[in-house]
Amino acid sequence: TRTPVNVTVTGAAGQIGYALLFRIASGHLLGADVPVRLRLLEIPQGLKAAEGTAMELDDCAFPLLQGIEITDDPNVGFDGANVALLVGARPRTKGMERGDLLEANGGIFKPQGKAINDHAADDIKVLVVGNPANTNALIAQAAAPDVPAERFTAMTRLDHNRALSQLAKKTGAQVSDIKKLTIWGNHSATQYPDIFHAEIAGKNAAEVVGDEQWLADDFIPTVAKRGAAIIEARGASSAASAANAAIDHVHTWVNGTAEGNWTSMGIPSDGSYGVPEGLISSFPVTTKNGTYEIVQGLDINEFSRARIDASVQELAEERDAVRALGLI
Ligand code: NAX
Repeated sequence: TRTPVNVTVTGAAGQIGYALLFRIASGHLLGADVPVRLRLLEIPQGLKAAEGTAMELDDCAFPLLQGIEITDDPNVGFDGANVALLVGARPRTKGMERGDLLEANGGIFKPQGKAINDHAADDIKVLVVGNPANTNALIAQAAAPDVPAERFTAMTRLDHNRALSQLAKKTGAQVSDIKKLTIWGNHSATQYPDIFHAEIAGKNAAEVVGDEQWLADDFIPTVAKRGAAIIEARGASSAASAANAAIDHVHTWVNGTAEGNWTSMGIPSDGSYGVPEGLISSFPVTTKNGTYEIVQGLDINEFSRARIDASVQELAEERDAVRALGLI
């Protein structure tokens, strides 16, 4: 039998945590043959609810779940972690400026990055879900100089999945017929869902759609503002779909992309496509054996260039702001 994988989830008592933990424990994160040990990291106010969730996990009698530990100490929470899902973050509240938001999250992600640096397993893989996800990932990564930078990633898979679904609806295709869609840039309203290289049942998606106006006025804003639309409809932010995307992100990273397809991940830029090196930006990536590579050589048209640049510009501004705050 395989050695259990240690999976740490922060914000475990939150709504994404609640949708996430059961799927990790039932084998959807890593595979149906991979036993897991869960570490739930919460703040003191969240510990009791996390214990309740752990009771329910017990009550599922998941054959793959080999233990649950609950803590409010990052040094304990990340000890020996192979996979870390950083979900808990400080949400923006009324009257909060961007600087305040970044500073509050720096207070979370800097110590967590340090704890990962000091205590996680050598093969640690980190996914940041908590917003602002890209910049929180940058803060954690900067605090973990002994961990290879590429192990710190940010989630744009929910945006990717939202884009797949919107494109399928528009064209009458099945989601499974669509390949090579890309989310570029920041997980924010400036993100750019790109269908110019996407294929629908083997045909170029932009040609199938044949309507640049729909792209600009409908598709892109619908994908980018989907989070707000969910809040409006549900009275709470995306939870099950966000948890599902986190599962997809790590599963793809560990188990590989299919031949002839790719996915979107927020990763430290190596300078590809004019994205300044070091920014954690979303790219088209293929994955294999637990590593990923940026898809190279894509032709970026003017429509795409302007939108990628705008989102990357926002990331650069966020980086400059956290640098000025001494967080990186
Ligand atoms: P909740 O407020 O339901 O849960 C957050 C949990 O994190 C709480 O239980 C809180 O006690 C805990 N927490 C806060 N600080 C912590 C710390 N320092 N260490 C450990 N735990 C801590 O939020 P939820 O709806 O679960 O969303 C979590 C985060 O995901 C938010 O930042 C949200 O903005 C972000 N999202 C990111 C998405 C993405 O695509 N990247 C989409 C969904 C979601 O909006």
